[in-house]
Amino acid sequence: MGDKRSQIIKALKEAKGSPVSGEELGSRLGISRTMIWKYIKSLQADGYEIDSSPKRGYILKSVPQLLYPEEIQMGLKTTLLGKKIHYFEELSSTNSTAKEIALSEEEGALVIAEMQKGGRGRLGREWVSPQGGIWMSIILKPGVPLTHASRLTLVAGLAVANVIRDLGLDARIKWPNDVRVMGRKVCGILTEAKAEVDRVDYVIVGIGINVNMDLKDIPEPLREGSTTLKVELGRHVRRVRFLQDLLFEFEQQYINFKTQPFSQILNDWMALSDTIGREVKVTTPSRIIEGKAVGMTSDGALVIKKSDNTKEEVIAGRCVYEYSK
Ligand code: BT5
Repeated sequence: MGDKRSQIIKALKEAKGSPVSGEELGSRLGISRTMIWKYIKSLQADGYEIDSSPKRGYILKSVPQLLYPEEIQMGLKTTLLGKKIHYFEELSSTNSTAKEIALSEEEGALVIAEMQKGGRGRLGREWVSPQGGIWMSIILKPGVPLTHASRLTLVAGLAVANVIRDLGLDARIKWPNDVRVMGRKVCGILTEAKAEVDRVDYVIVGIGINVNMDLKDIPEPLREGSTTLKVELGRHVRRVRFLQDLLFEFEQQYINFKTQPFSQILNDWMALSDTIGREVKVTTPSRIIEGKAVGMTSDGALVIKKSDNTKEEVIAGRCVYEYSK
């Protein structure tokens, strides 16, 4: 199968934009025109833009997009984010690379990789990052106190949820750092900061989004709780366009973060979150808190009302919804 597919791609590429008939492809590959049509369909599903006209044949218009800086910057509407992009086909972790260069970089620089071999979640957890996703770190220098850095996780979650909603999916935010569709995780955010006594030197906002992957690209134990935009939409997503939209949306939210009271972002975040009002169990390195999530503090801490009616605030932790209660 793979072999025939690549032969078709090769033949279409060699034609340099002029049409190749199904008949010609069929006789070259020794298969029927119907089979060729099936291959073309599957290529189109994988992001190959192929025009077909019954009379003339197939024309290759474009190949699947990689997140090349030139492609992203062409038509990018931001003024801050993405003016500089460090692009890699493969990295261990975009957050780790971003940390190495952050001090000497301008605010708004990005690190992007087509795949990560050592993608990181929180507390040393693994983040699965094969081809087809968006694995990116944004270097920010907001000059805020360290205690406010975690707010940027909420800013990022809101921006991601908004652009996914623009695709027509009901994206929801799960406190503190997941974006989910139909209850399955499609995006994770990892915010890391370096600070002096009272101000951050930089904040790295790492965003991982499952875009054009199939479920088989996610290892079995995680598969049940995960999804991808392609799976949910039933079609391929143009990653370059999606990323441009995300960067623009993030920048708008970031400007709000810097210039407006945080309550505004918090309200928008809460409107899209499915955590508030639920029975939750939050695990932190030192304790487990169970109860009903009743609100958020201005720093993005979750307020949990426990069974003895006392309230507790937790700034970070692993949150599980308790459906049985
Ligand atoms: C996160 O951690 O959700 C933060 C993930 C951040 C990833 C980005 S990619 C670009 C940048 N560079 C990095 O190295 N990281 C950032 P956490 O809340 O700890 O969730 C981790 C858990 O999510 C894992 O333990 C798995 O259960 C699950 N998981 C791992 N990979 C996944 C995937 N691709 N899709 C859905 N769930 C996944």
